[in-house]
Amino acid sequence: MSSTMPSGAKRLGLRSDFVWGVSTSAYQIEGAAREDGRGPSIWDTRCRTQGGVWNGDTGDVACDHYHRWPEDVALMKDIGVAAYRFSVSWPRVLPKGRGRVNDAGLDFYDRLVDGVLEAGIEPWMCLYHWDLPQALHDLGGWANRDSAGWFADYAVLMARRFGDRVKRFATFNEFSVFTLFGYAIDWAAPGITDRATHLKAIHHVNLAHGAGVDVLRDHVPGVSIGAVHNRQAVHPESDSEADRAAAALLDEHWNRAFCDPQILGHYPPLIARDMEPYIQGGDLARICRPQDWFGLNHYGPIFAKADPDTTWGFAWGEDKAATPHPLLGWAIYPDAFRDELLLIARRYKLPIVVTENGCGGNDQPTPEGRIEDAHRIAYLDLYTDKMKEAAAAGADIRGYFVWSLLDNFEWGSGYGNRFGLIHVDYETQKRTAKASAGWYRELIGANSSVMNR
Ligand code: IFM
Repeated sequence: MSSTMPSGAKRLGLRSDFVWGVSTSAYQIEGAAREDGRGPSIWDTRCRTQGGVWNGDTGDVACDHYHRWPEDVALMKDIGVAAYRFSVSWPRVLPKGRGRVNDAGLDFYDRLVDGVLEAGIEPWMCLYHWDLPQALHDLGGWANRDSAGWFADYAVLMARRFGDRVKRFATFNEFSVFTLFGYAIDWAAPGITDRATHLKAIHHVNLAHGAGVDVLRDHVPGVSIGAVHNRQAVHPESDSEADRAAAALLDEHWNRAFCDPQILGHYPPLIARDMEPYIQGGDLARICRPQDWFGLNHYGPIFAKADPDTTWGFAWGEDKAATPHPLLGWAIYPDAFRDELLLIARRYKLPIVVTENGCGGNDQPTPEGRIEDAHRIAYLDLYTDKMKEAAAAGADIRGYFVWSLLDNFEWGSGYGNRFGLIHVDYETQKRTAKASAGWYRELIGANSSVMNR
């Protein structure tokens, strides 16, 4: 690493039991999409038949983690992480989403969980990271109220099978991304743009979350449960009344449609009336269940503008004041991370785990085979400084997970945007630690256990 790059060996003054980890998700890394009895998910359908993914890429092979997981666990161990957050592919363990169990799928996660534990790393299992079984979508998916029960049954299966070894569970990853992009904007599977379908999906996913919390609490002794929320401040693109109204509505959809009912017991005001037709007696109590931590995925703020041609009258706007980062195309706002952490601490009063933070890019090896991702190191360095500021200002932050361990399938961007600490050559599946992996190893070393006090 060049001497001008920031060193990871800085002290952040965090809790002595602070958890350093990395995150991934099933569809983005596993591959083996048609192997050992896995059923199709809505992302298989999107990639194969709906288009909308860069370069026509698919998750069919991805990082081939299904076969190469021992190497990936060894890479994590080498970085020194204490925790690994991964998701389970629902259609791998229940090919049709309910009914017949696929033992080969469960066996895969047994091997993975045991391998992670043997490496001295704690498994954090996320039950849902966007890959709904296609068979359930064919029954209406999240727009069908029965989906809460389907999810609860799946959670029972996971809790019974893995609850002896896995104690950290997240119900869902990024509720508002997969509902808004999948049911209102058509940036993601299943590619629907309909208000009523979107509203139903929001409510039923909230019900599924509440049911999942109860199941995990009942079946897993000593469990610690959270949910993972994407949270980013929403700013109007201009000062016009229309853009300000668009930003206010997007803020509720993006930042509050799930956190508020799940933790505070009510929908936020601008969307509360829209939700009324779908709420049955007792629903809000079913949704608002006690949780142990708040999972935050944060990258940067959002800019919104009015657009009457969209499902909700808002669209993503431009950040007119910023100079986009030359490598990434978007601007970097570390202060927004600190502010978000403080806002969550005040509003939701739960311990916070940063379950994702990281930076994409087009990282390529030098002729000598090194990957000098200085832009990622600079990003992580700035953001971890802001986490330190938030902790010093009173936010109860318990952990930080980099997105991601590996370069992987970045949804609509296909393999065109690399977020990994580890570079993956998709032709050969060769893994190469980037400079940022070394930086993170140093950071973890300088900020683990008693050294942190
Ligand atoms: O790759 C995604 C991940 O699946 C969810 N959070 C944001 C990441 C980067 O876009």
